[in-house]
Amino acid sequence: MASSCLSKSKKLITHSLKYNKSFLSPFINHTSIITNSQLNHHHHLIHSISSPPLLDQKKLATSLLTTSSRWLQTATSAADQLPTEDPPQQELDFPGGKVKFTPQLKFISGTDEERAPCYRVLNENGEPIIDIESLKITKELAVKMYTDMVTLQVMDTIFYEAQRQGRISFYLTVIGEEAINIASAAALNINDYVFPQYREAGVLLYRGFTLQQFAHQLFGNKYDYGKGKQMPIHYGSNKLNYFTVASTVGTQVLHAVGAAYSMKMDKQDACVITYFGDGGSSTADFHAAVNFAAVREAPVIFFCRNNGWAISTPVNDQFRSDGIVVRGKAYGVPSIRVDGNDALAVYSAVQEARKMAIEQQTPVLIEALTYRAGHHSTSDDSTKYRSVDEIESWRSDQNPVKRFRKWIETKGWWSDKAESEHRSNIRKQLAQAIQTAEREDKPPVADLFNDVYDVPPKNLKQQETSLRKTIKKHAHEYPSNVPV
Ligand SMILES: Cc1ncc(C[n+]2csc(CCOP(=O)(O)OP(=O)(O)O)c2C)c(N)n1
Ligand SMILES: [Mg+2]
Repeated sequence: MASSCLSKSKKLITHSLKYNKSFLSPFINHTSIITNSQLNHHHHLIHSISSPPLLDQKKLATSLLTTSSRWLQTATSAADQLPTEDPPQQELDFPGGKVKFTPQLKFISGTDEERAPCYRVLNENGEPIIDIESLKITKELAVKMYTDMVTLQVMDTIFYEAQRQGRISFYLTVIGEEAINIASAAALNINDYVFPQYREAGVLLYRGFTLQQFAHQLFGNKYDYGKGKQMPIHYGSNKLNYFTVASTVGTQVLHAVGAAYSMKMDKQDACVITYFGDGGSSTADFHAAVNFAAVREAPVIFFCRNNGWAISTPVNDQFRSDGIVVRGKAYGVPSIRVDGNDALAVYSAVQEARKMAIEQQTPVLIEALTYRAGHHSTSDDSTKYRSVDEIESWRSDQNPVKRFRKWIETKGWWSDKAESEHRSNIRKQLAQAIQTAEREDKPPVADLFNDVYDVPPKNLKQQETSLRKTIKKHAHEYPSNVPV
């Protein structure tokens, strides 16, 4: 026992010589049985070690070892009591807070035993599972939310058909994510800026973008705010504080943080919300954005629509973590997982997140679990990579619109009659909007080259000249509704 203690002692002392005296201090603290004079002697030696320029390190080591072995030999029983257990915890005062030391070689697990829970208010039958009165949902608000969800559904059906008929080149539906769109919009203030991905047309609808404005953008006519420069579904509105859709996946998340930081500097009583899919959360931009927002304490809500798929890539092929919600903690951002097919859960979570973002000047992360119930876009056939049964079960069992309707019907705020009137009214408005948008002229050729540079560069001017020459040469093939 004594010899093992001696070798332990040698090891510690040699270690201390190599590094510094602080490593030896805990050793001394534990040998409380050692007499004071022994300790003083020891301290003296340690003290000398901290003045290396005056002493030969080798001599010092030898002297220390000799002294130590001497008193260890005469205090075998004391040595028996040298620490074999963990020393008491010490803390390292490190930037960000104190860190406790541990002698345990233990890795933090990459997975929790249980997945993060999902906040919900209404069950599948539209029945509240909590006391709903505190949410203070008025009839007016509930009906506006519901009717906008239905409008969004009808809009998706009709524009999707218009693409299939060849009248517009592309379309992308929100089907399955109506609650996320409308309920999150309802919880925001119009002064809050929105940085969307592309599956959030309902947020714009809720803010007051008209069916005609949607149609103008889809047809890329002269009333499209993007002047026909972008593909259909790239909506945007200055007036409604809705930044133009960024379909370059993930980029809007960074833009949102920059905007939120500027709002913070201007001390605005508002926040930013940015939407992105699970695929968006797999981009490098997402990580850079959340980290930057955390460090700068930017008032931004990161709203992730985890709908299970990034085109044909399922979430299992994107990440091994428990979804996106757990990443908030890694970046020091409060986060919550919500049932994205429960309008009241989405509404109350965003309302609370907005309050936190503004009052506490902090980013907040929300992960809404949902399912992309439609194809990715009109360029996709999702039955090639997922089963029809899977799609159907989500469409019927977890339908967010049906669920919310059940609740407002129970409240006596909605009826079959109101439903059919609303649907037919929206269908008529859409038919009209499509006809009007289709008839309008396209933006003039000049618009193709402006808006990006203050002074157009040489190559752009050359391209314009070349295009105009081609148009002249093939005038008979040039469409009559695009002014030259
Ligand atoms: C930077 C970039 N990479 C790839 C694409 C091609 N792309 C378009 S949508 C998409 C999937 C995005 O999935 P997700 O973020 O989950 O949104 P969802 O379509 O499911 O709503 C991909 C990979 C792109 N537009 N931009
Ligand atoms: Mg997705």
